[in-house]
Amino acid sequence: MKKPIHILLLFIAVNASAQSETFNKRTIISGLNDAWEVVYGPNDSLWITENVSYKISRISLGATPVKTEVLDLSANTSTFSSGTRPQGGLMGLALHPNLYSSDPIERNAKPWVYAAFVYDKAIPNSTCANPGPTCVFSTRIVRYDYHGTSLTNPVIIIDNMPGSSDHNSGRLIIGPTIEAGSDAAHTQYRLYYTIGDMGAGQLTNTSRTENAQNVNVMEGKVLRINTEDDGDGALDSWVPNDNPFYTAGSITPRDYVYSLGHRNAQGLAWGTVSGVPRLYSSEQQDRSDDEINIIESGKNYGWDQVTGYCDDNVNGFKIGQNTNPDEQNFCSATVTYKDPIYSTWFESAANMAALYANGNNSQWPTIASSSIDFYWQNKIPDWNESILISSLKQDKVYRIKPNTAGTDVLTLPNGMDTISYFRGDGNRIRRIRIHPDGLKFYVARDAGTIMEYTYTGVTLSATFLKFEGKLISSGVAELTWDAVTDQQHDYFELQRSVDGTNFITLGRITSAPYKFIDQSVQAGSNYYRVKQFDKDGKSIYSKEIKIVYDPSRAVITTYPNPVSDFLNVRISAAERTQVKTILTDIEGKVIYSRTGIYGPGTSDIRIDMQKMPAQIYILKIQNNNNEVLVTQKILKLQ
Ligand SMILES: [Ca+2]
Ligand SMILES: [Ca+2]
Ligand SMILES: [Ca+2]
Repeated sequence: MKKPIHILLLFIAVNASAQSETFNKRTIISGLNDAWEVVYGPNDSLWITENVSYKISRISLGATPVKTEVLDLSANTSTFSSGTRPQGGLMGLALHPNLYSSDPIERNAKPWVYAAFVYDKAIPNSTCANPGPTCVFSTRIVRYDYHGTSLTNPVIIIDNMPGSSDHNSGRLIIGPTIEAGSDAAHTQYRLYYTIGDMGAGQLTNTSRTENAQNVNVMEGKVLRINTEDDGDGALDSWVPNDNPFYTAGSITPRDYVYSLGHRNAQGLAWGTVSGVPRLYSSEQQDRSDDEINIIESGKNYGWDQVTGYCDDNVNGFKIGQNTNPDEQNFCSATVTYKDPIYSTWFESAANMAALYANGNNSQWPTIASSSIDFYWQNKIPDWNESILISSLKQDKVYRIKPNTAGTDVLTLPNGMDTISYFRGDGNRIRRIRIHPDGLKFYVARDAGTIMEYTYTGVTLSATFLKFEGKLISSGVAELTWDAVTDQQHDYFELQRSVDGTNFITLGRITSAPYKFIDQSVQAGSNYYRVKQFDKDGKSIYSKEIKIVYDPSRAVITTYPNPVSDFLNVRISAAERTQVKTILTDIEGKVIYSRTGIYGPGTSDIRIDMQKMPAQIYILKIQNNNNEVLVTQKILKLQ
């Protein structure tokens, strides 16, 4: 447990911690109604949701940003076009990682965009009596297809989630790696979604039940959801079977739950600190104790039994619907309880009565954190592995640096644990989003603007631009990366771990193109990362990638491509495997089909394409479970 520090810290931190780094700034768009989510998209774009007008748009960046609407969801607001509105409304947005691929086959295989929005109100167009149950809304998450113009083909992933005039939370992100499951269909990227406590116990929701501690209700939770149908049928198609409260059989709200005990977590971002990937979140609390948490499967984050650290500072004061909290008693009785790693800011027990007597919320020691993003680019001195936190109550974005252990934050160059940025341009900052170049920062404000701040100071020596890996034959993986380096750069090491924690160095790479062949991929999970060394011994890590290797599954390679006469398909399998090879034209007409049994070892199929017209073909290879092992575009030359 972290010991409370006197409230004076608040005033020191707020007044004496502004940035020393220099930035240029410009407004890239204004007149939004209002920007809620800002996602960095393919082809140097921003994708945004407008939470009042219910529009999803793409903004191309560059010298003259251009906004293009891709979806109008305003028909969903008919039941609250007047009267009390939901908080948020159109909220989270996430783009499937395939959309960022340069390969059109990969993009078109999973061209998915996910959005979370409130779509219904129980008593249409009512004002909400205080107290009363009339401000009950419903929320859904929908998946769309994107092929370059608009969002089409809606598929509802979760319907009829709770909604409210308060504390919907609504942040929606996709994990950074493909997450392992029991088979190919259950091995996929996963969505993480924050759903708040609906404002239970305050304002128009004074009489609403507080459900953050009730695992059977989807309120006050982080949910974990499939990005694609896992084949289990009905609702279970969208539920990961390894969720902590999952039980086979009929699906109920608890099956979606990843963590519980949350009040209003509007910030969610994956970040890797010293090689350990973690899911960080920011969470608004009540009078004090706004939190930064590390979200883990099955953990309980305390609300409405604990707020901030488990330090008894609110004992005797109402939090949520709990009129008699006893923080340390709850924490010692709850083995899954997890403290925040940081609080912005807290109040001592001795001063709590004065705080509760103060009805002016602008004077409460809270920042109303609205979003977070993780800085991994190592461009700005000291910034690598920082978290940026946007704040509704202050005209600021805060920077903190989580420690390696994931238990606290480090002291920054100003001698404090925060530094604030991007001040002086307006209050109610809704979203902070970092450009992958590590130099540009996007700040959305409720006034309807998105501003771009570009760092103009000295930059550091190396930045990873990408890191990718794939199996190229049985037990052999190819790892490639790009990096920008300067004269301080010395060399790279490629490292592998089978447990995600203990890494071994496989080799040292000194010159571009940066590539390493791992000849001894282990059965099961293989985590890879690149460590970059400067000449003075300082080092940084790339992001981590995971390759799951099942020796019983065949590995396919094809060559050459483009092809002018014969296409070679090499099948590498540790055991006898039935493989179906299909070649179609771009319309799907089958040109060639062959089923054979191959392995153990390496076998070659030779497809004679000499007489086939010069055009694009699609090669698809499936095993006898109809799992697609390869989908590849083949270009036939004259
Ligand atoms: Ca399932
Ligand atoms: Ca908490
Ligand atoms: Ca506390």
